[in-house]
Amino acid sequence: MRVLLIYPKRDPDSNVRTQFSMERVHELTFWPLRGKSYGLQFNGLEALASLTPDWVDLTVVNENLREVDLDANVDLVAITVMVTNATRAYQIADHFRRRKIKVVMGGYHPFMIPQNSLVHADAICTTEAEYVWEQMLTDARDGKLKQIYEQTHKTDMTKMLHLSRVKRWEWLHQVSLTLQASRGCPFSCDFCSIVQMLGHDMRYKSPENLCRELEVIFKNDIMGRIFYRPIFFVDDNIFGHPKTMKELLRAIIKLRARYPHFKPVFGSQMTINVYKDKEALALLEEAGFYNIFMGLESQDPETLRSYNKLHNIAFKYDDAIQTMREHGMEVIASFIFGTDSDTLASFDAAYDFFDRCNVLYPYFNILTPTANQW
Ligand code: B12
Ligand code: SF4
Repeated sequence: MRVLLIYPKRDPDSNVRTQFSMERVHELTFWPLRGKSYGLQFNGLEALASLTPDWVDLTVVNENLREVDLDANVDLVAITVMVTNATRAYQIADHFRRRKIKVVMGGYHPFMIPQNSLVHADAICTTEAEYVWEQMLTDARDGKLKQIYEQTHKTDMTKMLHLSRVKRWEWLHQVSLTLQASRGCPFSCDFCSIVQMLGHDMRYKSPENLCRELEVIFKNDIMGRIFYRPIFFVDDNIFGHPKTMKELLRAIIKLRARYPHFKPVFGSQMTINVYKDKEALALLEEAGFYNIFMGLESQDPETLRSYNKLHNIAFKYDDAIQTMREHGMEVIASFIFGTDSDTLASFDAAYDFFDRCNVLYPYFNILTPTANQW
């Protein structure tokens, strides 16, 4: 069975620019290769590809790197959908369905608003997919697709191994490769959909399995041997269970010692309280972490309270940025604007903070409710 697995680009007719409009910047500045380059490798496609059985002839296309062949001779089209690329995903889906080719979808958008995706797909997955992906493929092959697939249990990450398919040439066009060490987050920020899908329990991969995944990159990636290789752990809060994160970091440090010529630069997302944990900071530094995404959201305790982001209130943002920097890490400091308590002064205060702390990577979001989030 021939399956085309697609990560669609954003709505090509939209003028909204994001970090994914970076191709031009990459071309103009440091990217040494001609042709398209793209920010982060999309981990969802890698995860699905690694779970795909051998009887499937799989083609994976990230549309930001390569055109989707709309005339492709395939038996099934599988699309990963997030809110920002849903319009484009539906265009692609409608096209293939007009050609009488079955289309399945999964990812955060079908999880949040399944009724929306079902208009354009023959079947959708509304949960993590580790335990249903093979079933979907089998049912598609046998002409027995159901409309909705969902896992009754969360994926057991301790047993999970997502071994990347080696794509040396494509990796060169990817500014950052990605892995995932954990799922879940112990906190309950009001605006966040992560815990709705992935839950509060921290589920980590075993150090052995994570290192096996990392080793595939260390062994095969050209970039890390010649220059350096950014690798982003797409975890939502890798510091969610500090003790386990530290075990993983120790394993990574050991693995790195076996590949002295490979230069990884790691990044991930974690909560601000990490800057108070000296042991964690030392391990992150030794393992080679550089860019850390932190949801700071607002400097106003009232706003943080309204977000139920209570764990941010007790900490000093300036000290956090400085302490992380002292350990070789830059913070991607993410703010949200749009609560009722925000005023014009909130923008000035944010600007002052970014300026005062010389934040290299400011990141802004507009608070946007979606279905099931009111
Ligand atoms: C890493 C990341 C980024 C990175 C890189 C994005 C990328 N290209 O990889 C950066 C920081 C750049 C980014 C940017 C943005 N992101 Co982001 N990001 C993530 C994050 C943390 C991890 C994504 C990931 O790789 N997960 C790991 C994989 C394995 O999980 P998965 O994709 O869910 O896939 C599993 C299942 O969903 C399912 N599945 C997925 N696809 C398919 C397809 C089929 C056919 C099937 C059967 C199953 C299936 O199987 C997989 C295995 O279980 C997620 C949160 C999260 N935990 O997923 C947010 C998340 C995807 N991002 C989100 C948002 C909103 C954004 C931004 C709009 C933020 C902004 N304001 O700019 C931008 C938009 C980017 C864009 N392309 O338009 C939202 C999307 C919400 C939604 N409803 O769609 C999320 C869910 C976070 C959140 N809750 O707010 N993001
Ligand atoms: S700390 Fe981050 S991942 Fe956890 S609930 Fe809050 S916003 Fe979501």
